[in-house]
Amino acid sequence: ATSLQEAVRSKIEPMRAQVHEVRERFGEEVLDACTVNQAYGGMRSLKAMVYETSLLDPQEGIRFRGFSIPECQRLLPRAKPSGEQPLPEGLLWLLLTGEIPTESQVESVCQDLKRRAAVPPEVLRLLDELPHERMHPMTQFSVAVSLLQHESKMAEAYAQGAPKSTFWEYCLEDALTLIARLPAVAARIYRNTFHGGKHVPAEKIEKVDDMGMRLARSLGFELNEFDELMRLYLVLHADHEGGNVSAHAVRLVGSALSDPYLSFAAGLNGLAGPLHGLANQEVLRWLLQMKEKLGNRPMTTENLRELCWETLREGHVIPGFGHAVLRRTDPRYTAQREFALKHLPHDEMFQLVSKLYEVVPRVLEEQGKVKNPWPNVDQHSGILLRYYGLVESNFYTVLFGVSRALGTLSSLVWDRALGLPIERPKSVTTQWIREHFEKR
Ligand code: NMX
Ligand code: MLT
Repeated sequence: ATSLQEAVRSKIEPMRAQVHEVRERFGEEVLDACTVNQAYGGMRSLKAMVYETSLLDPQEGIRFRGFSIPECQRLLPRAKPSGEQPLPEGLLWLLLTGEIPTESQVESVCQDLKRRAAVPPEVLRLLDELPHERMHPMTQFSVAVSLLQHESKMAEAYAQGAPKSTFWEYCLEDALTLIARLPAVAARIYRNTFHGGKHVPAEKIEKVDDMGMRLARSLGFELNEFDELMRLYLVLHADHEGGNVSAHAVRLVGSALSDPYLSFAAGLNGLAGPLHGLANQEVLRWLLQMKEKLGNRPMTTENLRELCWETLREGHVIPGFGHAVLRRTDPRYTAQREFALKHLPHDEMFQLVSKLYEVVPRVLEEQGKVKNPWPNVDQHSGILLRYYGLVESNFYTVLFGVSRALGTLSSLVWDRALGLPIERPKSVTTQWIREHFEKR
């Protein structure tokens, strides 16, 4: 298939048949059991959902449709003539279809997204009216996605009585339009908030062919290396299986047949939490504070240890370390480290991050609480952005959100294609638990 829509269509019947067969054969098998502690403890590690686009191994990290990050970097098409990082459009094809696309298939996605990229002027006007100095960029982003909702094809189709078996088509249509518009939305927020509403002229963006470069250029960055960073960033943050807060929120809200705009806005609101996507902003602030506190003292293990303990003693978490599922260094951290080693090996913030890799895990181990003392994706992203001049850390989670649309919306298309029902787990009370177990 040359078009993404046809490629997805061709996968739907076989996948529906596969799910039918799996449910016929194994439908009554027990996937997991839930202890009382898990019910109180954020359902940690409970296997109670199926999510097709990616899978997280605690030791190895994320695989997108079975492909690790280094494999994606090797196999997905890159920008011509000399791009080194995978194009996010290729990852989108992979997430939606399960197959590594050809160059021409990726080119067709690039052209499709380019055609859809313009944001309706009334939405831009409303975004321009927001109180930028007082409103966090993530709040503006969530508002923007909700404002785009009035064009939802899925909401329209539902209102007109479209049959359930066709919802996925409208969902895909909305997903592609929304993904295509996110770079312009993010840039509008960035330029309104940090550049006095002075936007990059449309003529500069119109000719840009891929999403990573469109994002970079709309934000106001001209360097090819930054285009590459945006491509890498959009690929790395796209998906992290189904249980993380943003992915789960998109799935949950979508299960009520709320359209992709409403569902994704819910995901963004979850991503804006400091234990989830906001951690990238917290990391940069923490690193800068650390530098300030060090003053003229050298970046030695002992000095850094002392400052890490100070953070812990104040009752704060060390941002960018730990994970609910991972038990090793996040491969998304490693991919960003490789980028830094190539492009900014002498940057002093990179050197600080590298040194902290030797210090923080030991401190967290000494503290003895964390299940995973190793760094996650958010530990590394801020210093890369800052190096190229994107210094406004409270914008960082917006970039995470642009990327997270690729995975969560691809998964939402599959939720509708497979006809998943409304999500409604059973809850119990403490009283119920007591009575239930005392009776035995
Ligand atoms: N610094 C200090 N304490 C920590 C850290 C950390 N980086 N990570 C976990 N802990 C504490 C945690 O707060 C908990 O303490 P308490 O029992 O007093 O509540 C204890 O260690 C056990 O937590 P875990 O089971 O290891 O972690 P959990 O699965 O509950 O949480 C995170 C996972 C990611 C929320 C947690 O590691 C954290 O808060 N990390 C810092 C924030 C961060 O980097 N978040 C970004 C995650 C990636 N993302 O983009 O979403
Ligand atoms: C993510 O990318 O969603 C985070 O690493 C958090 C998670 O997986 O729980």
